Amino acid sequence: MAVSRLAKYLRQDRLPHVWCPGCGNGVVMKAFIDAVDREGLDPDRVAIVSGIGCSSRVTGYLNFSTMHTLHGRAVAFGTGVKLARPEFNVIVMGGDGDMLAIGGNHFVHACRRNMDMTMIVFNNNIYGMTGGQYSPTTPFGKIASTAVKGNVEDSFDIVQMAITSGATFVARSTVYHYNQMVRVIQKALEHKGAAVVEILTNCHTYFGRYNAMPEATRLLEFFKNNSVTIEKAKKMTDEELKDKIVIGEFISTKRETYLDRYSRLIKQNLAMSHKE
Ligand SMILES: Cc1ncc(C[n+]2csc(CCOP(=O)(O)OP(=O)(O)O)c2C)c(N)n1
Ligand code: SF4
Repeated sequence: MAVSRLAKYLRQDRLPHVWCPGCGNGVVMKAFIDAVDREGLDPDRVAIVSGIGCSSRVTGYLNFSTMHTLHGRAVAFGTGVKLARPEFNVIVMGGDGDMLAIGGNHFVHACRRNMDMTMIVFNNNIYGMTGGQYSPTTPFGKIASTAVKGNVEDSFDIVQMAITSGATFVARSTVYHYNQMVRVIQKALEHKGAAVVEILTNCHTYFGRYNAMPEATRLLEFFKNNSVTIEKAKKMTDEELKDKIVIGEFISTKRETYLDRYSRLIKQNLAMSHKE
């Protein structure tokens, strides 16, 4: 049997994976290795950090330098890795719960600092691993195991949150839009500064089953039928955009990173101490 060119990026001894058949996590993982391959990154200079959750299990399967850390603390660990080893391309991956609920504080501050790393949020609108509790991205009115009559809260818009917090590259995709997903991950990997990629992915086992879309394909159809590109969205009214998923690259700007400023400070201090 022909072994895929991309197989080297996976820890074969860890397979099969733990995800439910059809879970979008595997699609995002494949898109990521496709992006790394197309960018020609040196795997020995790629560090991937995750927290805890179904999506956070990616670090077990990806054959790079990886850290599977604590729930909600992946961004903090990733920050540490980047400061200690600036030559590494640091990627933080995790679920909407991990990155925006318990880890929300770390997320906004990494964006504010323009920490030079890529943050990939696997947004399945729910806590998958622990049984389908609602998360900060569960849409208003949707069912979760802790919102059996429908969620009464409004959800975070991850893209707007990242932009407002100071991230300098922000994009959104879905597991249905595979090629676009690979492209935006590539751009995030190339970007110097805080890069956020939100990917809408299917947890049909919980979110889908509770909300009348119990098969993986139903959620993929949902992503297909309800996504609009930024260009198209610009020509639509607020009413037309209601409940739509706007996909594409929202922002790509340049700003000094935390590391730029920190290393300048170190150099200045060293120069001063030599003079003394
Ligand atoms: C400090 C702490 N609190 C709570 C948990 C339980 N816990 C594990 S994963 C998880 C949520 C997972 O949801 P998400 O991050 O969205 O990832 P998904 O499983 O949906 O991919 C929770 C609450 C934990 N492991 N540690
Ligand atoms: S519970 Fe949901 S997120 Fe977790 S592996 Fe199954 S489908 Fe994926």
